[in-house]
Amino acid sequence: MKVAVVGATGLVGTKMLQVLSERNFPVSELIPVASAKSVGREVEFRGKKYKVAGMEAAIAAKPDVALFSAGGSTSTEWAPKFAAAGITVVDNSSAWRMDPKVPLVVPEINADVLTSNDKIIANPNCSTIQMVVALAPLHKAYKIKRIVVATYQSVTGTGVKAVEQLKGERHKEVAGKESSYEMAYKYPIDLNVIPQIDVFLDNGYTKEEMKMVNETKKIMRDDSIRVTATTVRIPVMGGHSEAVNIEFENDFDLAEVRHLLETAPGVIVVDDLPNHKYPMPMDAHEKDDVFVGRIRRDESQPNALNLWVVSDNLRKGAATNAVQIAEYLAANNLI
Ligand code: 11C
Repeated sequence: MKVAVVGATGLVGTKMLQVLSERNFPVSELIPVASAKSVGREVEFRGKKYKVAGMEAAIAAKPDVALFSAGGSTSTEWAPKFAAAGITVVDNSSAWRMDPKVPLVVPEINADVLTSNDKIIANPNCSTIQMVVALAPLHKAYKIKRIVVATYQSVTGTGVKAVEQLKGERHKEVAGKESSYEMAYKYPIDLNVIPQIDVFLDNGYTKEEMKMVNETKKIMRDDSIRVTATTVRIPVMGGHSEAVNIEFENDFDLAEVRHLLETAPGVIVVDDLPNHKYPMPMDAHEKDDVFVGRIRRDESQPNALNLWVVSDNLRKGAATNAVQIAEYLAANNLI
């Protein structure tokens, strides 16, 4: 299959190349694409060097599928042009996610919505993906009424500039030496916690928080699920963590909840209190799974449960989920 990776030099694009290679996706030809300033640069894939192409050249090369991770405005402008040329776009930005004509897909949950007519397919936000992978099997069993979630998000969700800010601040703290870096955030992130991810909206929530609210309903195909979120940036690189409180319509048995999670696709339960085992971003880093632990009844409310959910946001939260969508399309002859 001819595969274009749009945004191939960014954090997610680089991870897409890595995941395509690791999962042995059948790439017959790779077309790495990036903004004009990166055209001509080289990226490595399966031991071979490829020159980065521009958008027009990528369309002319007629890839079967294009994995986009180049930001919302690039996707808004270019995804329709790729689609019009018959190229299936899997888009990692937020540009198309809530468009009623565009499927928003987490393959473990709703890949069945995909058809060969879908030329733009949206990859959800990372913090939404890991939460719904854990919650979908529980929704099926007990019907979720309400979710209250607080996130602890890695700086890799912001991109290279934020990683450099954290490293620069850490270097200064540990080695006492100044290094040059730009501020990705309004405030220091090392030794700090920032309760703002993305811009504030009129309702006082951030855009990241509202993504969790709206995308969850669309992926789970249930607008009745009530969701409220507080999304927070922390000085971590390995992945995002989430404290999730769920109230169900029906009561549950805790042993059955554990069994449902242990057998859910894409989920690994790490919950061994006597041995102090629970999911942590340093263990989730570079893994494709969603890790769930601290599984316990919320004793303050009937039919309510608390979970701790961790995943590598660049992998299952972005690159891996996009590649899994492409794998599903290929396996079902939808491209
Ligand atoms: C973060 N969740 O951690 C964001 C990054 O809509 O795909 C991904 C934003 C998105 O900052």
